[in-house]
Amino acid sequence: MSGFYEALINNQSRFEALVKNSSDIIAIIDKQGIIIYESPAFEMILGYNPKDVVGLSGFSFVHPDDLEKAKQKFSEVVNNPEEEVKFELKLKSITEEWLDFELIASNYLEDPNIKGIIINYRDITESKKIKADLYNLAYFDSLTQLPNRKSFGEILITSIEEAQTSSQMLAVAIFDLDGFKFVNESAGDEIGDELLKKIVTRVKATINEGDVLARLSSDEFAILFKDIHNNSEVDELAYKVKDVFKEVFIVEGFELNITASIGISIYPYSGEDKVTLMKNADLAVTLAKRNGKNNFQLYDERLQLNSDKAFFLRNELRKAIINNEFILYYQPRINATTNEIVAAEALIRWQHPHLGLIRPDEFIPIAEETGLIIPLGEWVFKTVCEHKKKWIQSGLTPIKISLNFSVLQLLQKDLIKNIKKAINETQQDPHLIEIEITESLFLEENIIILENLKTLRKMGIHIAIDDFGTGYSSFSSLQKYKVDTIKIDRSFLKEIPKKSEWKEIVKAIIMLAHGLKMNIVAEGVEIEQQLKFLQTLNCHEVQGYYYSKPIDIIQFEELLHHKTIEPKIN
Ligand code: G
Ligand code: G
Ligand code: MN
Repeated sequence: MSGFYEALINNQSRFEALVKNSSDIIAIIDKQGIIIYESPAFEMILGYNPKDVVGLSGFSFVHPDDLEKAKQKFSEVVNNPEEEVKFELKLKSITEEWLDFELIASNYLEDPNIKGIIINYRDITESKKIKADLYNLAYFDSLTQLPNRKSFGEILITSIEEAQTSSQMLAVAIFDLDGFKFVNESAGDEIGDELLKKIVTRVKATINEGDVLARLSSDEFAILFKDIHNNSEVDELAYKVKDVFKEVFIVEGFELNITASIGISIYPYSGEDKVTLMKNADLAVTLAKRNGKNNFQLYDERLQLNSDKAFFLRNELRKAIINNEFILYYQPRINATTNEIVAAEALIRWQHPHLGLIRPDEFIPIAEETGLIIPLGEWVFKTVCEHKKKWIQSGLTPIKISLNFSVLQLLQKDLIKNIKKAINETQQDPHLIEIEITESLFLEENIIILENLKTLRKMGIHIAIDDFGTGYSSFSSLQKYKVDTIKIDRSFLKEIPKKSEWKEIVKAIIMLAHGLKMNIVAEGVEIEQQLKFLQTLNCHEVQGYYYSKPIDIIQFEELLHHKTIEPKIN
């Protein structure tokens, strides 16, 4: 046999093996849609024997709702031999389940070896489900099924726009339960949860259909009252909410007396935008609490004056940058099977001369609001580089350091220039630097951000999505932006091992990361059971108090010398 034929046969069997082992289904159909061939994966995924379906119409498997789309896409393929057509469909399995597929169809009608349309399709049922779960998680509270803070904010924004055009008033009432913590501590979390549900049922019954009730945090709720005409109406509504708590709640034999402190802001008098209205309603709650709880308080401008801690911190923050009052803490990221320190997250702290150590949650938002985050971010990056250089010089094995970036930093035009400078001056290996960004950022398809991320990756710097699962990022964006690492938000771990549905979610996220070949880090690991659970899922990298809190550089250097950490026994 000539070499030519040998090569052909080799190729042919190679091709067959490929088709046979592919988890994608490959089909050939004629231009009427009749099935000529289905690859073995067809049976694995949909259950039918490929031989039995030859001669049937491919359309007979398509969900009725998708039929029109399927026909239209199909005729596009038939009429445009050059184009690959991509679309999604539901197809019926042999057990009569509807599965979701992503299809790519190409026209090979003119190819004498094929004479058909080749369709390559892939089962995406599971990833669609995860996507929907994540969406619900991002917008709804799982206990009460109420909208959460994020979705309340979005509803408020739309309602403000509507009120603006129709010259209406709105009222935002925030109510915080008095002593809810005590219920949890004395009667247990489950009773606490039931109580919350009962409160929600009662409150729902007192508000109008168009009004919105949301859960902002564990014992803090908000109501958006629409269609308000004057202040006395607001008073009336506030009394109604307060009266919800007049009668005792009975939960599994416990008689629970609970009250709420209510704060109200009114559009347009107390504020004309979401942030101001929420902030002012919150401020009114604080005052209601201070006034002895179980009452309500309307926002009044005078409240602002003495309780604005942010105003004070804003001024202090400016001075702090000049006076160099910041320090970096490090929290190790550990290989859960070997206890080796594989990386660490740098976390900023503010050492105020009189107020003591201030946590970033208190000052980062202010730094962002005032633009001070830019010099602050530069300081963090430079300091991390200097620390790393020092560690290498003292003979320590270099590890990856991750640092948090705010959106504003990524919006800077000369970000790359500054980073390059810091890297060059300290001779860093860019592969050992990772930038953590939050999910929300991906929703903003901002060209500067995209370019900056792309350049950073080209330089070899890694990108991590921080607090994954708390925002809503689509799966395609995970791939589009070429993220290296996913950090599962610590709120997910908190419920483990108590709540089994949270286990499923964590499992799904880890599988997703594995599938996309991304590095995955579980944050907030506090107890052994959580670590064990993660180990069973092959989540190798963890971060949390179980191993170590964020620590100062002296303690951290000591850890680096040891290279491993023993988890705390609890
Ligand atoms: O360490 P701690 O839990 O207090 O951090 C609280 C929050 O502050 C975290 O969400 C963290 O991402 C953020 N944070 C810590 N250090 C920095 C920093 O250097 N820059 C930015 N933008 N955020 C930081
Ligand atoms: O949002 P970000 O992931 O950057 O937040 C990191 C912060 O999480 C750190 O500042 C740290 O204080 C906090 N943190 C880290 N591990 C744990 C943990 O095990 N439990 C709790 N409650 N917080 C943690
Ligand atoms: Mn982080």
